[in-house]
Amino acid sequence: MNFSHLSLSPPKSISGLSRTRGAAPFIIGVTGGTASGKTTFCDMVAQKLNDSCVVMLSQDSFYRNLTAEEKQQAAAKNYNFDHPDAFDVTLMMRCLEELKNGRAVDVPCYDFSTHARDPLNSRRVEPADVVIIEGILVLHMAEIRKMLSMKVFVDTDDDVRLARRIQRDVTCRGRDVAGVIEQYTRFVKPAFDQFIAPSRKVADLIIPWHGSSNNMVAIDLITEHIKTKLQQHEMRRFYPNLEVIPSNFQT
Ligand code: UZR
Ligand code: MG
Repeated sequence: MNFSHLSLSPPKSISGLSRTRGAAPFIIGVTGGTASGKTTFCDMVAQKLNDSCVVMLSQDSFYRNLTAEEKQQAAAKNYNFDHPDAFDVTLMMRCLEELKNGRAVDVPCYDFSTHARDPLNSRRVEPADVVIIEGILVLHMAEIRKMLSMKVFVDTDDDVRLARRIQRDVTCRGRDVAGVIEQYTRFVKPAFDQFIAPSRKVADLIIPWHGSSNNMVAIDLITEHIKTKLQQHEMRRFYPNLEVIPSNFQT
């Protein structure tokens, strides 16, 4: 049945995007190699959507606690933090499920300098209309992939990424240049080739990303798409028998 000839206005309670919609959230997975600009990309999407309806999760929060042996390996720079086994996928899934069902979650706070979760603190994440999860292996993990409404690969030149990674690890994570390069060559680059680069094939969108000029066209297209999807979703909740959303439906 086509209702496109009808002029429907939504119930008063629908007023664009808000945390109170109560429908299942739109979950976006954002991946890309280390230092590709994933966090900047996600921040820009969130800002454009109106931060109040978006929550962000980082895969980095879900690094597993290390065993005594693994701690020694990490101290000797001999532990592979870029491998899927380094993550607590079960906890990550549980958090996403909870948010999907409209419940708040407590996300661990991970400390890169000690390679451990803060045992005393966690971050409370409230349910929202849009959930963004970013991380190097978000699209590699099939269980996570299945939960996503949109899959994005942030594509940045490898040399640019290495340069940024050196700068970031030295400035923010207390590493030295030689150590960063060694870790990059031994673990980061091989993991990129094995796990991350292939996730381009399962992405819905591959976004060319250059540090100097952020891709605003991509940000605009993505945020407009999300708004449309959220409005359609809301429309279906109020008019469950509607098969075609009238093109003149506006919130
Ligand atoms: P992004 N990582 C660390 O360096 N130390 C840790 O304790 C945990 C993670 C690094 C990880 C990966 N690997 O390349 C990077 N190493 O954090 C992922 N080596 O973070 O996506 O922001 O670059
Ligand atoms: Mg990051």
